Amino acid sequence: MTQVQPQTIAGQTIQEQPVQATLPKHISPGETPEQHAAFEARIAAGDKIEPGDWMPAEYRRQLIRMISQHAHSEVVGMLPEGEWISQAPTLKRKTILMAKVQDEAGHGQYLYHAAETLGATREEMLEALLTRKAKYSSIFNYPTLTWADVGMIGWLVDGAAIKNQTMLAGCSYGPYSRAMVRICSEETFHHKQGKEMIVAYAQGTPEQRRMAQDALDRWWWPAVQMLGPHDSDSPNTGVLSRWGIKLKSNDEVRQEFVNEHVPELLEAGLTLPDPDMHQNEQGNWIHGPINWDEFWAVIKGEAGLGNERLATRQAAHDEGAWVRDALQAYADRQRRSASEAAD
Ligand code: FAQ
Repeated sequence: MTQVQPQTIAGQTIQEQPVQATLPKHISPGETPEQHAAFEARIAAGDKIEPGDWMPAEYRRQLIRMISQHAHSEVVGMLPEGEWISQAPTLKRKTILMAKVQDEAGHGQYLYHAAETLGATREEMLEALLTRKAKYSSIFNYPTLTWADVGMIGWLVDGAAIKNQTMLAGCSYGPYSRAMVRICSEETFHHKQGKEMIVAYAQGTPEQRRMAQDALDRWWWPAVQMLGPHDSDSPNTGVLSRWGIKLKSNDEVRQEFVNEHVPELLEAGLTLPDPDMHQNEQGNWIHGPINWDEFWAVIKGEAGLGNERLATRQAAHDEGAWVRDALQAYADRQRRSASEAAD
């Protein structure tokens, strides 16, 4: 940090602030504009930033925040669908759902590993989830009331997640970008099975059609919300875009999601629960106002199933303690055997 000599102006001694204090917020103490310029030049050149590379502290902090939130979302996201495994109507639907829920666990694993490459430990991340210091996606605080909800989650929630994650697959951090490529290909199957199920029900018996429409009525707005607040209310987008983590804004991704899904839902014979929905001259489907009060209440646990979801995760964490202990004991024994063999 550069120390500046005090100046005397009009008989008063003015101690100028050190240069560091006038640096923009994304430059942390101890970092220099030159380091940032070199880092940003790498990003502009399309380089991937890898775990051992120099990176701004704020880049690391933002990635840990976002990737761990994403991992928590995958793990909590297993709960609403997992409840239906034992109630699936056919063996085919049951095996598909089991595979999907298992995939979500795998996605959680890849993502926790990606965050670990930045120095976060699994224990810290889980503690942050269970004590509400870290968020997870609002969408998983809604209940799955009927079997059709399983299909609607696949079509809409995986559909929204894919739009967001396809963008993140191009992000500047290597481990996150690579995890996204793999996750997106698996999510594509999830999306297809959800769409296939809902299209079949929308053209099925009156009861199946009613279930499909009811599921759309309940999941449409939460799916539109899950892509994050409007750009004007998104404090993280600026720095995430600057550093090539977010390549599109929340509203841009939301528009892509709406443009793809509205015509398909209408073609399936379903009705959007949005009287304002219309297509403009540019061909974009324009939605009505989003209820952001509900969104924030659901995130804070003041509405929806947030408390229940966290209690379920806490119980699973407690019940899994013996597995973690056993794995640790096994790893310790392997290490001891290896060092004895080396002696
Ligand atoms: N829920 O400044 P921004 C899935 C928070 S995976 C809760 O715009 P950012 C797979 C945000 O964290 C779904 N909180 O934030 C699956 C921030 O709070 P903070 C999850 C939300 O990061 C399918 C504050 O609001 N995907 O579904 C939400 O620039 C089916 C201000 O917001 C990811 O996590 C929300 N919906 O943009 C699994 C993808 N939205 O942290 C099972 C990675 C915003 O400062 C079944 N994440 N917030 O305290 C992202 O792309 C971004 O983090 C956004 C938010 C786009 C979610």
